[in-house]
Amino acid sequence: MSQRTLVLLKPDTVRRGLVGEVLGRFEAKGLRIVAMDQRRIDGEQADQHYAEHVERDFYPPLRDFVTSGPLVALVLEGDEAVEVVRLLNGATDGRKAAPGTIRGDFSLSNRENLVHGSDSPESADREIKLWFPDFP
Ligand code: IDP
Repeated sequence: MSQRTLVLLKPDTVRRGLVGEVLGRFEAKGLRIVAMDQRRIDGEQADQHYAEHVERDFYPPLRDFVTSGPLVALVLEGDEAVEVVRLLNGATDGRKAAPGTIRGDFSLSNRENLVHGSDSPESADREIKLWFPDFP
């Protein structure tokens, strides 16, 4: 079943010059880029995106990180896109993510882990509306 999911290439991906590498993996898998925008967000936008995490101990440094520089927001579309993106991204902690995944190949951190992918179709709907309010 074709789905849409919201992906972020976080500021570490942009800073490290890995946008092409990471985007290439999603495209090679067969996912279609249906919206894409590079932007820098403020703390309020970070709080909206990470609403479920704002009370967690790890949130203040995460907020600083995601607002530290430009990121790339994307809507990707394809068969079971939500789950497929999370498999390509790998486990949250880059040190434990399997080799062959984006985090497993390029991250040694559980914060600076390069990518975000919506965790369910419901989250994808909410996040796509938040990041791309004019998207059909
Ligand atoms: P996910 O991005 O793999 O879905 P979540 O648990 O939703 O993981 O956490 C959101 C983001 O918060 C992670 O991608 C990571 O950047 C950061 N994060 C999660 N857990 C920790 C932690 O224990 N320490 C530091 N940062 C964390």
